[in-house]
Amino acid sequence: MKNAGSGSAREKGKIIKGIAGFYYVHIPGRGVYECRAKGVFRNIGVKPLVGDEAEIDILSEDPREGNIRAVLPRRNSLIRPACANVDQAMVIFALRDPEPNFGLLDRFLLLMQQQGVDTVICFNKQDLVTEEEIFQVMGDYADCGCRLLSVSAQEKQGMEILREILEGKTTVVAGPSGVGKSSITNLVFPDAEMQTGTVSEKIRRGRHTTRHSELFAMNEDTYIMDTPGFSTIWLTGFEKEDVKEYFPEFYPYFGDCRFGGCNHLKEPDCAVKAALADGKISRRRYDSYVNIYEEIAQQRRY
Ligand SMILES: Nc1nc2c(ncn2[C@@H]2O[C@H](COP(=O)(O)OP(=O)(O)OP(=O)(O)O)[C@@H](O)[C@H]2O)c(=O)[nH]1
Ligand SMILES: [Mg+2]
Ligand SMILES: [Zn+2]
Repeated sequence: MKNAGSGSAREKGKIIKGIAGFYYVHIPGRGVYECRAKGVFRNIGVKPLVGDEAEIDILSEDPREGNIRAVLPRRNSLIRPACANVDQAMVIFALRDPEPNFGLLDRFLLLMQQQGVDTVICFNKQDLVTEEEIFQVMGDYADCGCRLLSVSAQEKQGMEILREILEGKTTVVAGPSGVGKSSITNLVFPDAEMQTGTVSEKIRRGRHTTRHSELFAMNEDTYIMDTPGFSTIWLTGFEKEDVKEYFPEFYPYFGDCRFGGCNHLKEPDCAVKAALADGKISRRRYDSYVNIYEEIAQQRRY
């Protein structure tokens, strides 16, 4: 096809990936255009994010190239992982291989709550553990306020319910490296529109580590974003007294402690600790709470 020329059409699309100054914009029914964002962002001070709706001038059809002229107003945006216009996050942890770091999961849940994003927790690799272990972990998270499921990408277990959770939404998939984020992304929607006719590198499978966030269009209104794995989460903008508000399993006991400002640590007659002793609150989650509280208490104040 020949170049569209200077009187080129302006089209609307979604930024699916950004690498080294290039943005890849998917225009439904047409394909993915490699774009620059010349000048315009220096003026308005917005850095485009994966998930942004953008207006582009098409410069060429073969190869597909364009220039981003504007980013449309965002519904929301996340700092970590950096993205815009998501409906929910799905955090994936493996039940084994790698061994789950629950403290990291709990920090991620805080981060998502802080940013106001609904989160689904997906435990993967259930084929590697016993039913008792699955039951234990699901029990620990039963009252954390997130939808919860356990799957195996390898055995293709739980894929139907996963699809149901993702359908019609834009979901950012996050989690440590090696837990199966890419495996699940690839499995859930094997006929992703993005995988055909794309100019970007081929979708990575199996052992290949994801290095860039990328949005895949599953159908017209379903997108899933694969992201690189993380290994640490640095919590900022929290006050230690507020940490308890991020543990929904404590809510039923608020107001029943002897002290109004009880932090449920060493205070006497604490209803949360009584519930913990009765097995009504998970020890793992409570320990995580104490840990995060102490970490924030020790953060330097400037
Ligand atoms: N046993 C088992 N292995 C799995 C399962 N799901 C994925 N794996 C394997 O786990 C490894 C890592 O999977 P990926 O999908 O690349 O993990 P990822 O979360 O995308 O990792 P990064 O891109 O590094 O963040 C691969 O070897 C997969 O084959 C599962 O349900 N069970
Ligand atoms: Mg990956
Ligand atoms: Zn208390």
